[in-house]
This record gives sequence, structure tokens and C-alpha cells, in this order.
Amino acid sequence: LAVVPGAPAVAAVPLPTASPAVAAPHVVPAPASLRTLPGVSFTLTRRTRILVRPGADHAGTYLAGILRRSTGYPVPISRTGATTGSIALSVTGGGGGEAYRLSVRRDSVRLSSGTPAGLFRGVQTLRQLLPPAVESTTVRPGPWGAPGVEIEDAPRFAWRGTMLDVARHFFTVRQVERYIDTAALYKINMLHLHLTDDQGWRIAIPDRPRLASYGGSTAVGGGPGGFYTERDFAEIVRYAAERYMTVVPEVDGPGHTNAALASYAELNCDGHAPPLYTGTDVGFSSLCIGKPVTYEFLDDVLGRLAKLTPGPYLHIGGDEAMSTKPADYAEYLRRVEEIVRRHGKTLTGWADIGAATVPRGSIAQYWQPAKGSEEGTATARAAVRQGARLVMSPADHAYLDMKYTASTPLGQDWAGLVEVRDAYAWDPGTLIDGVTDKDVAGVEAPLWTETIVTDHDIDYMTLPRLPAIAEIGWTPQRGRSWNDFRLRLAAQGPRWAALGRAYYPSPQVPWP
Ligand code: TNX
Repeated sequence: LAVVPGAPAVAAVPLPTASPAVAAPHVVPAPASLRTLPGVSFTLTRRTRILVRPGADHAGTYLAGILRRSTGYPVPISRTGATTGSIALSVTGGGGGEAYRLSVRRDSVRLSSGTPAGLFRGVQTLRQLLPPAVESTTVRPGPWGAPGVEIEDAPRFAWRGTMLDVARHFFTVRQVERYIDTAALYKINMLHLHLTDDQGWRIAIPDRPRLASYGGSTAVGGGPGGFYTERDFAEIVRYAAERYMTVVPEVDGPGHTNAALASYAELNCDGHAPPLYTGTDVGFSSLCIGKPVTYEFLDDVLGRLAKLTPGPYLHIGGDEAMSTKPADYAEYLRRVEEIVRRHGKTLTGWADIGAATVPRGSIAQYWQPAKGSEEGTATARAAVRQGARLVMSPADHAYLDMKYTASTPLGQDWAGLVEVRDAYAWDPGTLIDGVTDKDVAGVEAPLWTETIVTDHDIDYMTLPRLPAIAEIGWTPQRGRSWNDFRLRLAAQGPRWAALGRAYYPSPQVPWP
């Protein structure tokens, strides 16, 4: 869908007081184009049906699931019949990708896209037009009005991700799925799982059982740890795919590998396994670059993950290899790149990999809290020069584990304090000298979990910053402004409450 040139992203037309139950549209991420229809609204009733045209079944079933549990209405799904009185979902020919068109009128709601994925994104918009109580898991009284709108929407970037570090603390399949549900509401489409680190190895590898059984047996602070079986991992992949989210598995190396080194003595240059590690230092471990077993190990692990992962990316880490000599780092990248390629995947790593040779089309994830030409930006530029594209996760804007303020009980502050406005007010296409929109694959908000243990902790660090990063990834730059975002964000608070999500009630946001 074309962005309407010059149209404001959100026309803040106040609705007449005649329909008090219908709020003005407060959608995050802001649609590329949104026109309000003053005085017009749609009301969901006991008689509302979902009309699905071919290709729309999945979005229809998902939407019905949300509407039924909170409204208590039957919300039947039908394949034929009149549009009047229905929410009509259709996959139309033409435009691909995640673009969609949503029209809310008095007599019906019409949502169409060229793809089922686009329909699913449009359903997230529709959810946010309905009252917050629609997110409740128990029946609520209504009424269920949505403001009249005409929306034409499409994402700015194809990669709109979040990362969950399941290595520093382990999170169960159920917890990961709960996180996926939070992210899906904001049209996040990439789920990066940081599966291995010094403190834990979280994925079972059949021929190397000690990686999970021993390497996965603890966590930061000495907790019990845990790991995913291949079935668990497949379940996460399935759950994410149902939300049109691609899983990007990461096996970090050559640094951040103490859990593997502790599990198999042969992986160490001196043949001695170090003890398990439960602290929070970084940069002290390294795989043994000169040993053939290192590459047999990597081939086995990455080959398994390649088979378990339908998406095109394998993330090989590559960050903070402070205990690996630069020449060894280059040799490691040469070997691991060949393995990733042989298993049919696209090389993805932290932007540190730009210091080595990387193939055109690789993905380099920028994490440094640096801008312009500051130190820390050089490897990202080097990656771009080689034809890689960047996923932008600058720690001083996009890291979900940074404290909001000095008194935030959770999180770290090595990259500074990241209030909601800091998370929102930056442009991935102009942050680094020599890097423009065409070099940027998208954005990603990583949640490192040294200090994060419970669902509450995840929620509190994620909300409201993940929606901020999601909007940077989705909404055209010229359609974004902090003053408008904070108002739309405020309207999300009651939704999070209805969904059973905790959040940081930032004083920067005028919560209702
Ligand atoms: C740095 S940034 C790391 C992680 C830590 C994180 C904590 C990067 C690629 N590595 O190992 O968990 O800081 O904020």
C-alpha cells in the first residue's frame, strides 16, 4: 500500500460527545496513514460475525479467540454471507508483505491485505481500536465500540525484533509464549533467542547431552537453570509462526562460551573444563580457535538448530570476544561463516563481526551506545562496506535491560539510563555516519536477563519500551513524534492491565 503523501500519521479529530463509549483511535505503532470518520463508530454486539474470505481463516480464528473471551459473545466465523453486521477479513491479490487496509464504518469492519501476515498485523490495529477491556481473559460488560477510521498501513522496516536472553536466566516455553503475545500486539515479527552464554546452555543437542544437562544446570546467581528439548524449541517456533514471527536462534561464540567449555573438556585449549559460572562478568571465555573439535562442535550445534528453525537466520553471536586474539577472531568467523552457509542459513551476528570478513547479505546487529563516528560505530560501518545490513539495537536506546531511572530496582546502567523518551526519540537511518535507511534491515529491542527472573520483571522492563522500538520499526519517520506517541502510549496502560501485564508507569507518559 502506498503511503498517502503528506497525510499526517494520526489526525487527532475529537469524536462527538454523542458516542461517549468510543475513544479516539490510539494505535501503537502509528499507522502510516489514518483518517478518522467523525461521528462514525462500529459496535460489536452479540450478533456480530467474522466473515472470512479464502486465506483469512487464521486471522479470523485468532481474532474470534480474543473477542469471545472478553465479550462473551458467540462471534461465529462464517465463509459466506453479507458484510453488513460483520468484521470481514480478506486476502486480496496484489501487494505483498505486511501491508493492510482497515476500514471501520457504522455497519461493518473491513480488513484486507495481500497476505495472511498482513491481515494478522491489521488485527492488532483493530484490537487497539476496541476498548481496553477487550484484552480481558474473562467476560466483561462492554459496550464494544470502535471509532470510524480508514487506515492504510505498511511497515517501514522488514525486521522488527525483540531478543530474550534465556541463558542468564532460563524462561519456560510458557513464559516465552507469553512474551511472544506481548510483542505480537505491537507488530513485532522477529524473535531472537539468546540460547547460550557463559552462565547457561539452553538447547538440547542430542549427540552432546552434557551441554544442556550440565551446561544448562544453573543460571546467574546460582539458580536451577533449565533448557529446551528439541520439542520445546519446535513448540516455540510453532507458536511464534502462528503470530507471523520468525525465530532467530543465537549460539554465541567464540566468547560467552563458559557453559559449553565447562560441559566438554575437549573444547578447551588446555583440555581442562572450567567450573560452571554464575556471575555477571563478560569477556573471559573463548572457544579454542586452533582445535578441529571446535568446528565439529559448531557444525553439530548449528546444523541441529538450522534443521529446527524454519527462518533463514542463524545468529552466531561474535560479541565481546575479549579473550580471543584478533587474528583468531577472524579465523573463527571464517570457519563459522562456512558452517552457517553450508546449512543454508544467512550469517547473523553482533556488529563486532564487521571486524572480520562477512558475506554480502549478512546481518550485523549494532549494539554499541555510540552514534555518528564515535568509537564503537566502526565495526558496523565495516560490516555495511562488505554488503551486510544492520539490525539497530543501540544499547542507550534499545536495550530493555537498562534501568529507566537511577532508582529502577531491576536492570543495569552501563549504557546509561533509558527512559521511555530515550527509547523512542532516535532514527535508525541517521544514527551512524555512513549508514542510511537502505543499509538498515530494521530494529531490535534486546532483553538481557542478568537481573530479570520473573514474568513481572519481563513485563516491567519491556512495557512501555518495546512498543517504542516497535513504532520506530513500523512507522515512517515523518509520521512519528514523541508528543503524539506519549498520548497513544498512555492509552495502552489499561490494555496491559486487562492483559495481566505489569509496566513501568513512567512520569513522561500521561496515563489515564
Ligand atoms: C552486553 S551488548 C552484552 C551482554 C550483556 C549486556 C547487558 C552485547 C552484545 N553483549 O552480554 O548481557 O551487555 O546489558
